[in-house]
Amino acid sequence: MASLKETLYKKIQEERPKIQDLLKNHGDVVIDSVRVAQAIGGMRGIKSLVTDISYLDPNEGIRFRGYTIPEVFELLPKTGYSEMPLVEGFYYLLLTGDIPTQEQVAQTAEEFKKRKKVPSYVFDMLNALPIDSHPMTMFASAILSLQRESVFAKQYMEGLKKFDYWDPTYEDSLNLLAKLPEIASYIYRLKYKNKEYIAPDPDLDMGGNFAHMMGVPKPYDDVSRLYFILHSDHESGNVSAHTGHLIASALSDVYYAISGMLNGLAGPLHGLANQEVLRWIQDQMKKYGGVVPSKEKLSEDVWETLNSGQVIPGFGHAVLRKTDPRYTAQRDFCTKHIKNDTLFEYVKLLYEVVPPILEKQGKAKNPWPNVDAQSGVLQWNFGVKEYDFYTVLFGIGRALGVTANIIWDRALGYPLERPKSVTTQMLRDMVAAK
Ligand code: CMX
Repeated sequence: MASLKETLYKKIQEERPKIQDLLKNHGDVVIDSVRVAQAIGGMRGIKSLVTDISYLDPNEGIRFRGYTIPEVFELLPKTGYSEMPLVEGFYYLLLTGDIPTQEQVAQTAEEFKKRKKVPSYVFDMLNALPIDSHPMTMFASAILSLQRESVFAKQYMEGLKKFDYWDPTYEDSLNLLAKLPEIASYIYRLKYKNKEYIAPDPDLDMGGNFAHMMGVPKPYDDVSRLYFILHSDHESGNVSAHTGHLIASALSDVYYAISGMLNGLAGPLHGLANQEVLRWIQDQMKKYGGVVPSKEKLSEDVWETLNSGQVIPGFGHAVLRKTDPRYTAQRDFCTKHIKNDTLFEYVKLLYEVVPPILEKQGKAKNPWPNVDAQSGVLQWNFGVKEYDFYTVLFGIGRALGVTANIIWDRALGYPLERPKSVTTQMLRDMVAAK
């Protein structure tokens, strides 16, 4: 049976001439034109990134390699011991576009297991940081400290042909991904569990081992698999994916790129929103003595937050124009496993209350919940209550998608990213000339 790397290389050889043909024979075809509002407004909607790993349709939500979220969970082989498919099998799908067989999942899981040992200097570095450092600072620093392990950086210095860049990038990606669960769980137990660490179990898959090292009982292994898969990729323009792509386009290695993308994910308008959702809900719940308020009272709270100039975390999206299917997938899991929980009831009520209010306010282009509106509840209910840790979990997932993209960027020879800026006077001149 061909290994993941051999299968990937076959795909790369098939795809390279297609990109060359597009560039050489159709490079002048205009696909979009940029408006002043897009240039000033964060490049919204400008079609200037290419990826086959995932595509975000505004009205349907994300497709990974062409598959919707329900299709991914339906089609990926199950293990017999978990409700959710293995993250390693999902990574096979992201890299190759193929749904793996049971054997291919097992083979990929073995690849991850071989690479998971974290060097001790990473733990020393984490121990040296102030204990009140944000877990995302710790996570990004730990990954950056591993940069000296980069196979790509070493081979590049020795002289590497452009079309071979993908190979050491693949090695770096798997080496790093395999270590993320132990690094993240170490940070968790360092910060919140009196430094009582739990050694990894060599027999467990990525999600199972993560739950084990976190010290959180079942079904947290499935929560982790679900969470990592759902947060893996959201096409290439979001802050974390774009940052990873941008850094890697300078041929910085995967360690630099993933550490950097985590810093973007740590912003409250992006990944940190999951911690903000829970903070916001719990502040409100305190006010009501831990019970779910009436719809009317909750509406007043939502208006109060909006009128004070803050956003309602977990709602809205730069691209999506419907309820995020990642929200729905987590909610379905919660519905199945959680009974009579105040926090979950609160989140369900928010789904009824917030969208009509945002519509009435008329600012947000998308009034519906995004992934972050539900992810905190999932973590809280299944045992992880320290919500400033939640973005780290998002980061483990996002690293899957960003590394898959970087491997393919290198395989297809994508160049340094370098958009052009103009001055505001130039903009005014262009507008006057029209
Ligand atoms: N609550 C209040 N106002 C909101 C809003 C929300 N949830 N979502 C958007 N708006 C406002 C924007 O702040 C903006 O106001 P101004 O014109 O005063 O600046 C206006 O509506 C238009 O924004 P938009 O075009 O609809 O949305 P953007 O593409 O600018 O921003 C996002 C998208 C996600 C940052 C925004 O919806 C938001 O701040 N949501 C809350 C934070 C959040 O949940 N982030 C997580 C997103 C998912 C992820 O990446 O992890």
